[in-house]
Amino acid sequence: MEKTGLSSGELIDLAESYSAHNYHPLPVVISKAERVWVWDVEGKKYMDMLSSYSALNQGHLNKRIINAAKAQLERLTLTSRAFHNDRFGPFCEYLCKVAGQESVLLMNTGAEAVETALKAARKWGYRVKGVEDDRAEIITCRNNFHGRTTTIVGFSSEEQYRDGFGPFSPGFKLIPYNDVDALKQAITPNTVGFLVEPIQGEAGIIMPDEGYLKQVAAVCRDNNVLLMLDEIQTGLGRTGKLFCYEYEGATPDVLIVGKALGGGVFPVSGILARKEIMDVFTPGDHGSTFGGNPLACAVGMEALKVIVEEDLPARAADLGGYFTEGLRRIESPHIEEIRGRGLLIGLEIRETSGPARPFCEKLKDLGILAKETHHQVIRFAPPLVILREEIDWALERIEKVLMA
Ligand code: PXG
Repeated sequence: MEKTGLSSGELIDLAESYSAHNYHPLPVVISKAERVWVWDVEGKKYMDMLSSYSALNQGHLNKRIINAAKAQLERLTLTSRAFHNDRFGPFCEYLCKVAGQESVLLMNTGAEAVETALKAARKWGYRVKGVEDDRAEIITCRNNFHGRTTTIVGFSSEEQYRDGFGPFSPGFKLIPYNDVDALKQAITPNTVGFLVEPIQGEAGIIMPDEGYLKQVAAVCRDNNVLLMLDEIQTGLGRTGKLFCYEYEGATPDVLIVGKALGGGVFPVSGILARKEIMDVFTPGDHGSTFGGNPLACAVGMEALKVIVEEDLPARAADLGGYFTEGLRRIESPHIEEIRGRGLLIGLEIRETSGPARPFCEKLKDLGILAKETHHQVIRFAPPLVILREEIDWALERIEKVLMA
């Protein structure tokens, strides 16, 4: 393996000196990984309990995905969409069939896929629903996280995400999450879509009440409003189903996917929808140089096959239950609440015990990489290929940190 010869401290100094300060990472420099484990520059081993915010559901360096990538790297990597490539059609077909949708539009990052959904909803509103030009409204929820573009942060309720980045795009309405009546009241004849996360991940693993998604799906249907589900974080097995909406049979009109679709190798995202919606896009309306490139399609195909063929959703359901039960047995005065679904678990630290960050730092010292979200919550979201005995290993250390 090629090494830089620099220590973790020196590498962090370089990053601090030469890169923008838009993150506050834990002070660990990872240089190698396998499945649920990563190693720092000095050779110390850690368990990855974050999975790059659920982009590594299949585990680090998943052999099948790496082999698919290597094979494709020897053959064809980029064509742009000016020409067809032989990986594109088969991947689109497989993704549609697995997701139960008719058509897909491939992009790269999550935020781009969300932008694509917003454009689809607006154009559908004008061309199909009959909304007057430039009047389309899209409803979103407070405490949402859908990405970092100027349009998306424009409808964030998080002051820091917006501060200094205006002016923002009009046409968005914020309502409280988990409030069906608020949705009913917010809908007007100009409403084209409702964009929502099945579980609010970045907000701190916030779970809506049972029945919420099913009810909002009905409200959207009754009002001819597109239900757009952002399953970028909750999708592809993470919560114990392929998609989190399956728990309530709340099939979306527009399904937004990303993260684990790239198998931890490559950014692959997209939206899926019925043809009636997708067909509002005509050549030149939308696109991306890298969206649907052959390397992304080869990687995405194998990434999705691993999830389906190895039944990772069932693993997440089973091991998520096991992990959560183990966490619940820890009788720590610092725990406010434990919540989640499958292997997307949030452990909220009591305000009186201070923020979650120092707990994450102590976990790191014991060999577990987890990250706080929203000050009080530690997120536990290991790759879905984690073993039961590895969860036991983690629980022992988590207990040590929480009982100190
Ligand atoms: N939707 C959801 C639900 C997400 O969790 C995005 C959209 C945006 O995806 P991209 O690929 O554009 O990041 C996310 C991303 C970060 C960060 O570092 C991002 C996420 C979670 C935590 C940190 O900006 N989720």
